[in-house]
Amino acid sequence: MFSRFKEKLTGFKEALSSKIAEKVSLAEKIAGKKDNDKSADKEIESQAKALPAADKNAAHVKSTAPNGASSGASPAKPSLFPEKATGDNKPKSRFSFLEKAKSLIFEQEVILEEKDLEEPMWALEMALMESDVALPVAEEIVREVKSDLVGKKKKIGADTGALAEQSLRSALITLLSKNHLDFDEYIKGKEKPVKILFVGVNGTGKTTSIAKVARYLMNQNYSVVLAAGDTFRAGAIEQLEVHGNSLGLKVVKHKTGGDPAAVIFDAVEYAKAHNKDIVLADTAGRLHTNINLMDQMRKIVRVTKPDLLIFVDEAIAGNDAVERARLFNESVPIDGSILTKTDADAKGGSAISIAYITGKPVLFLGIGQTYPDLVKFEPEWLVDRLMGEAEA
Ligand SMILES: Nc1nc2c(ncn2[C@@H]2O[C@H](COP(=O)(O)OP(=O)(O)OP(=O)(O)O)[C@@H](O)[C@H]2O)c(=O)[nH]1
Ligand SMILES: [Mg+2]
Repeated sequence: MFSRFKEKLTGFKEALSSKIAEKVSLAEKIAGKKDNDKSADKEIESQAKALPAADKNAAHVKSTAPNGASSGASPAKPSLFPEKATGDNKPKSRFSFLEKAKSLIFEQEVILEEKDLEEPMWALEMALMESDVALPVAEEIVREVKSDLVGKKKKIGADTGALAEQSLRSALITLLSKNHLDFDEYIKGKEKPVKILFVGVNGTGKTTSIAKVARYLMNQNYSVVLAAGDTFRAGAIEQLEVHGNSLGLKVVKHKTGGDPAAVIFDAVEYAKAHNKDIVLADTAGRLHTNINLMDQMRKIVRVTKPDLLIFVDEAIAGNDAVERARLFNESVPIDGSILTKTDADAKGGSAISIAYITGKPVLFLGIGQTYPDLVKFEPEWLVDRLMGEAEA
């Protein structure tokens, strides 16, 4: 799971580590220079003390150019020590520069500036894009990581890989926590029977996910009815019946070619008459480009008024899954997604992107072909696996 994502991140970690190493060696050089220049510093200091306050800057500027060099003593590149924006263009004295160097070396720290992060951030954006993270999502993550790292004091000798990981981890958690919906709480608080409709393109795992969600709900003592709303594909009704039999559930069905909305309507009536808590309704797989089938889906939704419309797609489809989710959501607003086949997904991009792009939460992840292979979506669970901190 997500092996390529982890692999791609190494470039970002290495770029950040080497930038920090560069800064450390520069800081140490300056520290060495400071010792050689001690006498010059003393002179600067005494001159500064002797002058009235208003002239102090002028004295620094003057005295920092003992060998006739220009008075702008602040080093041209690269600035190790970010100055607070003062709003003026006063040249920085070498005195203050060396004092800063001294304190930074003393504290054994360097501070990361925005320009230090150019390369690492580029590496991060590339890693995310190559992992199929959608562009606006990759840009958002990069923005978050950058704002977390800029101005951060970095202890010399500490583990820079950990710094990179911590920052990315918290950016991912923030992103994935947006639009969160607690499925269990939702079901608990909703008037029964709760009607849940599953839609998506062909073969993504809708019917399997219905069976998994049924078992998940049964484990919480809810009673469940299945609606065989895929009246289109040959064998689809029988497939749902196999699951119904395995789980001991009533499957409400009509004939192949029948009206899916009518099947779902009947299933809801059955649930009401028999005091069942939840109706899980299957639908035929349809391509987002098939106008007739998309129209039919809108009709099913209009007639059956599901409480939750869940879009199901497979994580391995990467950017395609994200794009399909966006188009389904535009056609008829979804309430959330289930991403299946996460167990076979090396990249992780769709799992990261889909909630952000649709503005609707991921509710579950499918992690295999058997009923228990369903994980309620939690940002930490996913990030632990993306970052390699937990096994699948
Ligand atoms: N590895 C893995 N396979 C899965 C997962 N979910 C579903 N599958 C497999 O994906 C295949 C298709 O699953 P279905 O549930 O029939 O998909 P569907 O969306 O209902 O398909 P259509 O009704 O034809 O549109 C089956 O072989 C499932 O076992 C998952 O999380 N992991
Ligand atoms: Mg199906």
